[in-house]
Amino acid sequence: MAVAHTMNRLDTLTSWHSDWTGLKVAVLGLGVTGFAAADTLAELGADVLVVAADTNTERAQLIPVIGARLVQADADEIPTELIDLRPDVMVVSPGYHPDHTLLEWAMANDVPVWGDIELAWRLRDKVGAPAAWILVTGTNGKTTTVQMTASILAAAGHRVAPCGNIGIPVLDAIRDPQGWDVLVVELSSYQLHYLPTSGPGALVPWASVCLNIADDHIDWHGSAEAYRAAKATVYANTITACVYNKADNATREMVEEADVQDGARAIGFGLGVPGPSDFGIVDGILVDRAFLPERFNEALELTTLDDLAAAGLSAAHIVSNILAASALARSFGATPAQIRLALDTFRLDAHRIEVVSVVRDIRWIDDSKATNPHAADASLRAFDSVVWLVGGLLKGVDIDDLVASHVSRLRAAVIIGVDRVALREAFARHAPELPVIEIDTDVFDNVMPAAVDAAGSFARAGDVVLLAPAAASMDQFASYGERGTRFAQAVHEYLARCDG
Ligand code: UMA
Repeated sequence: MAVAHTMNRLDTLTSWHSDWTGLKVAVLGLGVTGFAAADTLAELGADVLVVAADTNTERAQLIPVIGARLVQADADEIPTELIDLRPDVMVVSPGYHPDHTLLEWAMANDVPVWGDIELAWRLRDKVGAPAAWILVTGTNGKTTTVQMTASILAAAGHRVAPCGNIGIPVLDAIRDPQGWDVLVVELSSYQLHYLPTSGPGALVPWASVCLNIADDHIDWHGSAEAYRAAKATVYANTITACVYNKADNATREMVEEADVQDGARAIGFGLGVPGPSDFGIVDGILVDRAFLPERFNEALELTTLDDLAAAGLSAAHIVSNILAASALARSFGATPAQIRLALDTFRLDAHRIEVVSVVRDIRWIDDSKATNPHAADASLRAFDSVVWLVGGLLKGVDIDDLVASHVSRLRAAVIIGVDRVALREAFARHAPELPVIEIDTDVFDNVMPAAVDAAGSFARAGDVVLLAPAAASMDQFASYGERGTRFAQAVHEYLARCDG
């Protein structure tokens, strides 16, 4: 009986204005998500207990101030405070693995588990009429596509917030007092894993896209299939447009299998000539053949590859992101002129095929954001002759195909990071003649200077020295950002030494 009663109450909690008072909530984690969840729920009058491994942080000090409680718990223990609380629901931060002891405890005790995205969806009507949600996932290009979509919608005069995995919790966006017309939400596979596709907590997005799918985060999800299944849920219940990648059949299949609203359309994007209902390229012109009545005979011009090249946006994977963002924005009424306006001033974030320096016809390029083989593949394809800085944490993903398919464009390879055996073997198998240097240092500060020195000794005029590691950075750096910054510093120091 107790469980049925609790379930009924949770079913009614679908609005900021529902009665959340006294609801007993355990919040797992105290990063940006956990803090936003605890702060929100405390404001709503819920009884909030935050459970976190690290309680010696600035956020931890704020927990009593916001009216919540905090308990420290290591990975393998269930704190007494949690057992005593007998929570009605647990709100989990995305980084928690589903097999975590605390989540297993929740399951064993019939405590429903929500992610922060579900909680934000239930609370989306805090400020006026709820905003439309546009969802973006995929293995690579999520953040760039979210930023582009938001820029276009802003150029169209909408109040728009990019949020989610991009680094701004959706709970922060929905509590912003100014209110929004539309949220462009980046969703990671972790966040999607914790989202229901039906019932009161299920999202009903205006439009949605899975940009591409390749192996990543296999160690977290347990298998490629589980990772793909999580990504596929992005399309569930979509109202107007399910945008998919014509070059990636898996994304089309996800749309075909998705349970969407009546009238939702499948909209493809790709670098080739588009069919009706697609976005694509004709003679160097990016066009929309989806959102116009005469789509069987005509197309709307969005921009040209020449204009994109002038703005540094012409790499193939960036053009794909632009087509996807245009499709999402067109579904919300943005015009081709507004798309052009936004793209004219759009700049990619740091560490995304960012040119660090060009000296003696050698380009030094920081694509530290290439944290998996799929992203590194797109990066390598953009250049003909490359000295490649590669390696880090491979996250259980196979690197062999990536190495095999780019051997012909490599001048040399420089291996960094801890997961080096698979790389070493792949080079030995597919490129036994290729110079391959391993940077072997226990002093992490020295990794990039040593790697850049090695790369510089191989680079010739016309080459690109490319940091596109195909791996996560946390073995040797705080983040991909720090890895890229250290690369850039090392490049500048190296070039100064060469000049001196
Ligand atoms: N924690 C544990 N045990 C665990 C996992 C986490 O104690 O097993 C604790 C940590 O000690 C810390 C807190 O939980 O106190 C951190 O929670 P978290 O890892 O979920 O991170 P948040 O700070 O809440 O940030 C999360 C996303 N992080 C992850 O998914 C790992 C951020 O994405 C996201 O920007 C933010 O929510 C807002 O939505 C980052 C990311 O790396 C950028 N995402 C991955 C990616 O893009 O590949 C998925």
